[in-house]
Amino acid sequence: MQLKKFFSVVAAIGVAVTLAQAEEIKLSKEEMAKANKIYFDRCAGCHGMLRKGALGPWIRPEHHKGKKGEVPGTKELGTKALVDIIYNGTPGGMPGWGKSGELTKEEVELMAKYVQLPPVAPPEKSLSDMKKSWKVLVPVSKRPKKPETKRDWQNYFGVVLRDVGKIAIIDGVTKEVVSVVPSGFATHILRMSKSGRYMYAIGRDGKAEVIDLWMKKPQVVAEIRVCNDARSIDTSKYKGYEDKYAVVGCYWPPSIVTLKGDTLEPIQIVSTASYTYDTGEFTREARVASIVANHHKPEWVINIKETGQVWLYNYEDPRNPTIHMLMAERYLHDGGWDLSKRYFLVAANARNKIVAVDTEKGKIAAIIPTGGVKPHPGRGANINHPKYGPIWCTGHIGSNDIVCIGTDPKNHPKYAWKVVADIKLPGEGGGNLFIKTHPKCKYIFADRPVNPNRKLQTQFYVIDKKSLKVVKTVPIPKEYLKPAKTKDGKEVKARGPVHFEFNKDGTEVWTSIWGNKLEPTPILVYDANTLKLKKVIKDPRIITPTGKFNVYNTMNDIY
Ligand code: DHE
Repeated sequence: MQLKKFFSVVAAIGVAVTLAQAEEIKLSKEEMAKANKIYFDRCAGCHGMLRKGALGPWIRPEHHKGKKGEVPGTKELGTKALVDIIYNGTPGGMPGWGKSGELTKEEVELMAKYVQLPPVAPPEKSLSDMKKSWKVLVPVSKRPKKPETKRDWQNYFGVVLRDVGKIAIIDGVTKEVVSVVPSGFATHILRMSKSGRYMYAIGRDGKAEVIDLWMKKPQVVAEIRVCNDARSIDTSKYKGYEDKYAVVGCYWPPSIVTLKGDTLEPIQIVSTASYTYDTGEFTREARVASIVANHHKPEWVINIKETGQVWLYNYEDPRNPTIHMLMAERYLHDGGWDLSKRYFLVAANARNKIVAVDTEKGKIAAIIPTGGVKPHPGRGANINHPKYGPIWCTGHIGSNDIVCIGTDPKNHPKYAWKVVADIKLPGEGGGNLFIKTHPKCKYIFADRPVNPNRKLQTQFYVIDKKSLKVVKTVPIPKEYLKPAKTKDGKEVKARGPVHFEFNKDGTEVWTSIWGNKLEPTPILVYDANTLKLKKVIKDPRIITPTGKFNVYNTMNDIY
């Protein structure tokens, strides 16, 4: 949450920020254990394991004077104000945990008290700790030798069912739900092995699963909890290493964990705690953000958020990895390949910049200010533009800009690493999370699920790849946005559409309604050219569908 907004919320609820109000907080052993679990599962992702803030603000008991200004300590805010914030959320993006029914009133109160106590030491995890949770559910010898299904399994979609910790596998041709498998808590993303046979999932609780798509009914064949908090996973994609290794990037303990690709047996753990690239300050909580597998070298591009370093991690000898560190910018978050797959473009969201990594030369090619606020590319969208040549585009959470950057220094040097277009989404309030395209589609699609305006939040935006203009806004039919009811009878609205994915041949684009745990919400399939709603996938098991990953497009990094 932006500090300004945070303060306005605090002011709006009439909190006198004074230490004199400080109440004595005491929690029993059981309450502490419960609050710790809720905190490390739900809150640490935005506020940090040590509660020093990241995407969300600082929430430690003491007052904080940081570079961005002053933040009141939680002790100064007091229980009443904290209950209000935790229950109702804030306009800056903090979810209303009570309002949505995710936490009970008692749990909200417990958390309001807990955050006024000093932070507890977050849990550590060793290789042998990890091994305790490691399970090979179907041994490699018992797995199919060839696909058991007649379906086009490379056109399956893996859909994250975020709040129920499950993954739906949907046939991209028939739109049937082929399988729903369990995964970690608040599953985050899916990635595919080079062959596409294996689908990997990572939960926010650091639990990784591998699903075998060759099975008639795909199922989890191995799982392991490698850390307590994670967001990224990928696999080895270089020739000779296809499907051989998987890698998990952890938020806590901040580390990189290499696993065997088919069984998830842990091989190596490397801490990412290090020094900030610019001021050289030691940062224990140096979290691993995006990871991408290089198709041209046996390495992963691993982005370390707080230190602003990009690590080119060579996995040829995974017990003895070599790491080439590049000093980039802060806070590195999400990103994707350019059209040639030589450059990886990653958001440095605290500095409103994009870092272009030249993976062929092992150098930073450029660091480009976007002109927008909080770039959030997802994986971005590539265009081969008639004037600018290959360009890559990103949206922003904090402003209305979809910005495109030239990525071809060889043939289009005039435009390389420059913003060539700034496409404005209509209205106010930013709130874009994902954009997506396919080489065969003439449009880029953009969502806006965190825009505070209901109308803007519940439509999506279609950008013409040639004119680089928004040519259409598509409202979601009201029948798919009906509110759900909490136990105490309150109505909770589903957010609008979130995230897009294309089918294998690029003729359809899928989006999903970001609902809440109370009720299922649909996946909407649009014709990618006529923009007609072709199919609505509804299923009682499809609850909180967020990220959608087509097997073929994900294994080949098509976007
Ligand atoms: Fe994500 C990608 C981190 C919240 C859906 N998200 C990423 C990546 C990171 C990240 C580091 C890049 C992974 C990679 O490519 O290897 N996400 C975080 C957070 O820290 C954050 C802000 C807060 C949190 O508590 O987790 C967060 N993310 C969300 C959501 O709330 C989203 C919208 C819904 C959900 O299911 O969790 C969400 N994030 C996604 C998706 C991608 C992603 C769908 C992959 C995009 C793609 O097209 O590949």
